[in-house]
Amino acid sequence: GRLAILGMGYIGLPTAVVLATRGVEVIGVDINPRIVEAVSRGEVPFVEPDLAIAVSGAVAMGRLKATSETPEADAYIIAVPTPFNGDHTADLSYVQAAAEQIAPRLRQGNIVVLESTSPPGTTARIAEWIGALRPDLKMPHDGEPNADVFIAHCPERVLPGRIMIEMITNDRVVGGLTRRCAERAASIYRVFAQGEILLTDAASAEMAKLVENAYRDVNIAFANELSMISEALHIDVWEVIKLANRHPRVNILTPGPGVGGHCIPVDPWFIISAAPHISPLIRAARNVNDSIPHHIADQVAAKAQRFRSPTIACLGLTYKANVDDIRESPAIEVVQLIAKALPEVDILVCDPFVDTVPKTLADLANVKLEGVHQAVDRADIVVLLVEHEPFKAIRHTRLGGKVAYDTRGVWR
Ligand code: SAJ
Repeated sequence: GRLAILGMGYIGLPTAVVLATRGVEVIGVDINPRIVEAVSRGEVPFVEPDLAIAVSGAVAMGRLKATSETPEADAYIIAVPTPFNGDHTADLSYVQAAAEQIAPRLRQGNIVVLESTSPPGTTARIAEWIGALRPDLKMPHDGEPNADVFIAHCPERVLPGRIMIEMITNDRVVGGLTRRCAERAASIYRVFAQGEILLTDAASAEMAKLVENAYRDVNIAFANELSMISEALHIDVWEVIKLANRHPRVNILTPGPGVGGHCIPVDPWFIISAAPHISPLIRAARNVNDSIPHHIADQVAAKAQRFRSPTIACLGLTYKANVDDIRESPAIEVVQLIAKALPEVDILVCDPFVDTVPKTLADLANVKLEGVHQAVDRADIVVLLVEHEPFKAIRHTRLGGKVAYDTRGVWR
């Protein structure tokens, strides 16, 4: 059969290529013409291990094509962004637009799967949006087992940096608007998934995905709070967590400069905004993690007091190690906060994955992009913000005589 994937981003493109590699005819759809052109040439517009070679292969074999027009297909996967609005509710406009592009093409027996992380109830709304445009088709819902089309939610769960591995090996949750919807949607994932495929209802699948990321956020917030407490008590938090984690039922994650990316800082809010008065823990974790860049910037500013006109090197700008993604990066927030607090101080930033000054730092006159060795050598204070491989290898001799502030615990 033929399958169309709407959204050629971090999820849509890897999913497309994995299906194409297994013989499915895949059409990738994106509203951004530059992405369509890049994919059509067999290129990947972002960095992800092993993805580029798979895409160029699938395009060369003619199994993967890209276009800006939603084509007719047997199945559709929606993998568009679900950012949040200013009030922390989900912006479903991309999902709705995708559903409305699919609607006129739908035929009896077609499958529509939502992969985008979405608040509870979104899959049911897709049926409403499509149903409004296609009164001729029977939409699936509780009282209607014999629908004309099948609609389900199969949340993506791959870890950036390991997408091509986890896409194949992870278990998948498939939640249908009816049981039959879940079964039909699961048939797509059986083509490539080696993990188990767990069938459920759509709202449970939506909630399970949000819970996975909220769980990680709460655990990291716990680690970050322990880091601040330990710092105040002059105890080494890394040692404490290492020891505590040797208990068979304790598994605390790693403190850092805050929590970034486009998922973990966003998804917990979809739970909070669905149940605002009964989610104090999830909200507190969000607030703790959001406060960390301020705490780090304050600590660095205090250290800078010791120097007459210090130079500060900030190592790392991406939201985590070994990716080129700077969305919601706590490292960038730390740099912004330091640069604004210390406008007279030179701040040298470096990142092996970033080759131009990011827009969000461009208007700060005292921030300059530098090579790592130049930055470290010139600096009085070196702040490690992302544990990229080359930074881990920086020798203690190179840091000698400087103040080193390691937010990731890799130089200890
Ligand atoms: N971080 C820490 N300490 C840790 C782990 C992470 O400070 O111990 C920070 C990272 O530096 C980064 C942020 O948290 O700033 C998020 O990084 P991450 O590696 O935890 O997660 P993401 O955002 O790259 O991917 C997550 C994954 N979710 C879970 O592991 C539960 C991934 O499986 C999801 O598919 C993805 O969100 C998503 O798209 O929802």
